[in-house]
Amino acid sequence: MKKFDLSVYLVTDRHCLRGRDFYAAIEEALKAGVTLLQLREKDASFQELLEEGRKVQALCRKYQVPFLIDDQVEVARALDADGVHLGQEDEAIERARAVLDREKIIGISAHNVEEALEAQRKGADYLGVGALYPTGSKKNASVLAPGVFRQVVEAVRIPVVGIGGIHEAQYGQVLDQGAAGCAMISGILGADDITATVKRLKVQAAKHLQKR
Ligand code: 3NM
Repeated sequence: MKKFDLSVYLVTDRHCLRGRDFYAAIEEALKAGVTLLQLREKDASFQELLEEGRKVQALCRKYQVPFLIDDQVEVARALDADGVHLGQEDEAIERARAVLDREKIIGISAHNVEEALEAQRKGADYLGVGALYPTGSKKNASVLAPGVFRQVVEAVRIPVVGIGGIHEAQYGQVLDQGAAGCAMISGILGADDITATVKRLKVQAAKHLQKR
């Protein structure tokens, strides 16, 4: 089994920074204890992603946090990132495995038990399941029906993270539904005080995950 900690999972988005510097905000979050980072920049070109990715990867290495890339398997390979996070496109996992070394982490977005089981069968290392709450960070994200998240957690053996509209106030209840962690954009990058927020999330993680 690959070892990685999904508990406080930062997804980046330069549109959610509330005027902060992108790299400074990311470094602040990493320093405060984020456990995994996904570079997600939907409107960046390949070249921009490579350049940005190099800088974010250097920060992740400094704090020894795994560095994943959203969607762009070729960028992940070029940077030797620790893995990728992929959607529900056809053959997504097969294509990623063909390009990336075996030890790389592959996360898949799933929205129901069927998608979750299929991703597990194909070798996903973890699942991102959402949206759990309304979110302004992703266009067209639809909120899952009540109970679906728990059904997915109970159906699979691989770890599941909740995503979508999760802030400090929702974090503990998502963990209590069996999540290995929560993936957040605005809950971290848009927080009034990134350091204090991440530290409080870590305290909640220790408390809620220890109960298992
Ligand atoms: N994926 P925030 S929701 C990237 O439902 C993403 O699959 C989602 O941003 C999904 O933490 C989402 O600010 C946006 O709500 C998460």
